[in-house]
Amino acid sequence: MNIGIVGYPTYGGSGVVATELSMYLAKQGHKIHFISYSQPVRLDVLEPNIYYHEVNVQDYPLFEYQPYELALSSKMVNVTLKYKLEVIHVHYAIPHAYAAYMAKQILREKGVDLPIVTTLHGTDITLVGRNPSYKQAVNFSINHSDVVTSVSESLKQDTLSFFNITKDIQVIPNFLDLSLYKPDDSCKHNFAEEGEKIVTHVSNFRKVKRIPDVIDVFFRLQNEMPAVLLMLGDGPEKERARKQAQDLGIAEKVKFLGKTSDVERILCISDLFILPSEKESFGLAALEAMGAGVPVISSNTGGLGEVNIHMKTGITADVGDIDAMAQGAIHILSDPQRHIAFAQAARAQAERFAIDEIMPDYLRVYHEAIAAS
Ligand code: GMT
Repeated sequence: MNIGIVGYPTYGGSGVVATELSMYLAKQGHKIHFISYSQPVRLDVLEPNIYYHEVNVQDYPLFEYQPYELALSSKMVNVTLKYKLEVIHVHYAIPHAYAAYMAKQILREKGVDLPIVTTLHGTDITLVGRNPSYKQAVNFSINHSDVVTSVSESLKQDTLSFFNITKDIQVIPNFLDLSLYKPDDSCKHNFAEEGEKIVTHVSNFRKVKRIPDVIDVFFRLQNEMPAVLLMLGDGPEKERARKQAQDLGIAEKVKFLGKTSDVERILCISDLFILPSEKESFGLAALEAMGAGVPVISSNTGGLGEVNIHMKTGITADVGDIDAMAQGAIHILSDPQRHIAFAQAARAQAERFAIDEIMPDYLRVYHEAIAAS
């Protein structure tokens, strides 16, 4: 098929899902046209069947806000006409689903049909989309997509309760390429002394991730056993976290590694992963940790409970319940046999989300969109 994929070029989350999906489908022989404002790092444009189309927004002094949706719609129209796209799959409703609807109308006037698949990822619904400034347009563009998917049952229910949805929403969970997670301890000594546990957190360091809770949970854990905390990623809360670690006297044990392309390798040397988010429609970072056989301490918000199974693959606790999270971390790490059992269960759970298992669902919805359009 000739498939258009629209996504954000972000380090994690929806951007990674859109990119990994593109790479996988291209390997299967589909021609993938990835449309975004910047090239995602993980998108390998040297691979056969991957084509990248950059959206350029013309800067003009009259505009306080540049009209990205307009440029994106025009790009979708041009790419569809030139490369005969059979379907376009937009990741994150804002503004992608809205821009896709406009592109569809423009193409209709030219006698061309563009079936739209919209995948809802989380903050497009739970934080941004329900804001009164966007709500009407988000609601409209969800209802006017040919097929709508959501990455968890929890996000589906949130979407149904926040909006007036007339469309069926199909749950297609996020996925991961398990072949990327290979046991390899060789870089362990770069980060930890012999006998120290390695605890990891990966995120975009936004408020919603509750970074102070990560540090607080780790603080309590390292009071009980030797441990280091690896903080991967970057974002607005990072400096505050650094200061918190200094104030608690654990600065040397908390290592900020920034946006690294070695996430999988670092997960493979980790003993525990912490994700105490305020909201999380799915928690792809937790799934990636589990793919590396790492038990997860997380909040039980949103779709996290669909990924991290309490007392099996890790511990889930109420948002902000640092005591329960710290107790959970100590419980798992204080007994090597117990740790192995949790690690094995985490890996087994991740296998349910293997890319080969999930991908047929996306191909099926592409055909459904074509039939419905
Ligand atoms: O977590 C973020 O802040 C990024 C956000 C995104 O849209 O990229 O992630 C959302 O989509 C991911 C992929 O489907 C999910 O795994 C995350 O749980 C979800 N984030 C939130 O719901 C906060």
